[in-house]
Amino acid sequence: MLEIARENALDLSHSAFLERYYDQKIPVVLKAGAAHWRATQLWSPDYFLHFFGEKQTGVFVFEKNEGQWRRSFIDRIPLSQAIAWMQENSDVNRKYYILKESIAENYPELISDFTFPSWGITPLAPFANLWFGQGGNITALHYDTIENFHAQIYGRKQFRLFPPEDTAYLYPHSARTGGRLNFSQIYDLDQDLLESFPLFYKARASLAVLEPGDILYLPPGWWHEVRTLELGISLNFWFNPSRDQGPLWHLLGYLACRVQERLLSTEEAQVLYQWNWANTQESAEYMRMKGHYWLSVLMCAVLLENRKQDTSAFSSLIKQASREDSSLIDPLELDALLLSIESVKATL
Ligand SMILES: O=C(O)CCC(=O)C(=O)O
Repeated sequence: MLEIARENALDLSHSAFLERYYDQKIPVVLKAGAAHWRATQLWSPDYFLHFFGEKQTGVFVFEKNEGQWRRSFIDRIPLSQAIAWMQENSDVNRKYYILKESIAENYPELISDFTFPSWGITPLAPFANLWFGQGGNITALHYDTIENFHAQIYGRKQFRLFPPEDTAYLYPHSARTGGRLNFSQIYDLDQDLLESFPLFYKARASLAVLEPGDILYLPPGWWHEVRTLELGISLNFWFNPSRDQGPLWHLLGYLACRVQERLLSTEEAQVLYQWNWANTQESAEYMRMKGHYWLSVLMCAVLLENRKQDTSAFSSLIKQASREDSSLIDPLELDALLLSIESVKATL
């Protein structure tokens, strides 16, 4: 198994982070990036019990039945009760987890205990979430379509990551299997998967264990399986960048409006949302096969912007799309779009 890159946060300049990792969409552990936060210095289960024991919090249980792990929501209960369950439970087939509790909504008192780990990025409305759980919890293999910093505050957590290019080996759910499309059908990566999921062994896994104070930068589209190794607390920040994205983003906005107004059914909107960024190439192909040339074009544009890949197919797709449905775009606009693609190409 490969190791995820690690950088000592104090020695990593903003420009080095942006060049080596953020712009290339490569994950990295920023060692001790959150070590100076009040959160890392103060937060512990006892701290939460003392100051927030009465607060209502959502609790999930992660249970093994007939060899299969499943996670389900229990209820909103006082935090003191949830922490007692985590500390006292010795059933190895039952684990309690507080997931994705919005700090802004549920723990606004804690906002001054940390800062957004910016490293040169100006995010658009980042949102911080609390993860607080018993050792042994597994968050199943999935990807998100948004940028992420995951900061470990207390205890240790293990991330196993796979690049978006290895999606074909990771058995994503589909309309046929019924699960969420950004989740894998594989729940426990440590089981013997050879018979049921033979391609899995072709996927390139890389591993990182986060210690308190470490921050993982996790780009959109990267598959991740997360294991809470011991009673632990972490904070994550999902965000979208607000850097000026240049002409391609204007083009994207234009296409997105047209597509949404004219072509998108609810089912396809869902596919678009869940597939975009990680599986852009496949999504583009799928939409093209369904005759939705504009969606296909949109996917290609996202692909270009995110992966800085080959642009050759893009102009011809646009032309093809406008031939299919010329009412979507008038010829003058088509020329303007093609020109703007040329200028984008020149900058890649
Ligand atoms: O910590 C976990 O259990 C899951 C975290 C996660 O999926 C994320 O930060 O995107």
